[in-house]
Amino acid sequence: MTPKDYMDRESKYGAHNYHPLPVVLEKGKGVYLWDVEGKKYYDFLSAYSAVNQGHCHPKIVKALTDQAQLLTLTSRAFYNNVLGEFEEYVTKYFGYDKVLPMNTGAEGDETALKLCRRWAYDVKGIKDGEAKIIVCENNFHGRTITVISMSTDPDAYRGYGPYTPGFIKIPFNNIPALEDALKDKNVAGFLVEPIQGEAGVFVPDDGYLKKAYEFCKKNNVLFIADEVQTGIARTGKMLACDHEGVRPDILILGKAISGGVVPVSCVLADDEIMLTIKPGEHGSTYGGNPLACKVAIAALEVIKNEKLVENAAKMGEIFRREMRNIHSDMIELVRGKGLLNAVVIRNKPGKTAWDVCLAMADKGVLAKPTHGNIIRFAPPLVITEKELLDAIARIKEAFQLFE
Ligand code: IF1
Repeated sequence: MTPKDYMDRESKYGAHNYHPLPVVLEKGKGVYLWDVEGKKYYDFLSAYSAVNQGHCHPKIVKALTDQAQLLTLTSRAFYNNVLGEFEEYVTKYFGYDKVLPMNTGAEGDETALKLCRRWAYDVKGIKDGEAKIIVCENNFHGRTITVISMSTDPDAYRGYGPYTPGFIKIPFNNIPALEDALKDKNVAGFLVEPIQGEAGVFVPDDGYLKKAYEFCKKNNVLFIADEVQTGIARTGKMLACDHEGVRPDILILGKAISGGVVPVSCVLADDEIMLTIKPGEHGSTYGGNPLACKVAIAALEVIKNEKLVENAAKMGEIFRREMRNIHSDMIELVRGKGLLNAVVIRNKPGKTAWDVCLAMADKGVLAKPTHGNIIRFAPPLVITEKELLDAIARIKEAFQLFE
């Protein structure tokens, strides 16, 4: 089969809900991907920051294959010998009383919204059905109907109404707007991405998260951090909130918590919040399954054992420095934190971020544009300086094709 055969087959039998770069991949290892013709690439997307530990990490794959021979799924109708091990490991890893395990990031956000509303009624004393949650414009928290009800991006919400009520949308990185929204006594929570990933890697001003947290506390409102994309060492700290010493009341994790091997998400909170959900009031078939738990433990061990937080911080500095040294009239600016970075492209007539991504793919670097003129660069956190510099040299060559 040719690459076109693979693409045509997907087009014929699969929903057309994506527009992928025309690359057909069949193998991944560390920072590298190979397509069906054997061409080798640097992965600068990491499956949107799910593969922080590198593709097919041997320790994570071993955890998967060992457990797969024993027990993969019991459902929560019964106990098993692995879920508690994961619950103890992850709550001590991040410093919370309890964890509620789910599968996708969107389910993690949905779970956080349910916990926030339940806490509003059972603890804060807001009238049942009246709780409101503040969210930021240009957010991305997933694709379910309630989650897109929080969205301000028509591509995410158009044609999917009616929408879930109870959300107040304010500008990101704007403390006065948050202060004003917090005047509403029915507000129970503030849900925010510490860095807005999908929006184009928008890093807020220094101090924004800390001030937002403090205003939430002053108003008895839960600070809810969606670290699905920014967490697990991606931004050069274990959590992006750690850059400002903020401890979210509810922490949402996904993606790299399982190293891109099986879907795992979870919500962490202390007892006052977590125990508002009683037996039988929330769950999922695969949530916290033994296979996922063993994979997640291994994936989190790799982050610490291989010092990926420190590497992300160090390599991120080098990336931004080197990218800012590329003289191209298509590069408007380079921004990011750790190894979550983006380049804002000054599109030329007929030459857009998409064309740059095609040229980079030809040079052996895979990345994808977001919102038309922004290219996100997020390699696995295991990348070495030598690999990073080689990839940047290829990126530079790609940009020079447009001079
Ligand atoms: C797609 C975007 C990124 C997320 C944050 C929750 C979720 C995501 C901060 C939901 C998921 C993924 C979804 C995927 C592409 C990717 C993405 F472009 F869509 F927005 F990363 F920026 N919170 N992001 O980033 O997690 O349910 O997907 O496990 O939908 O195309 P999920």
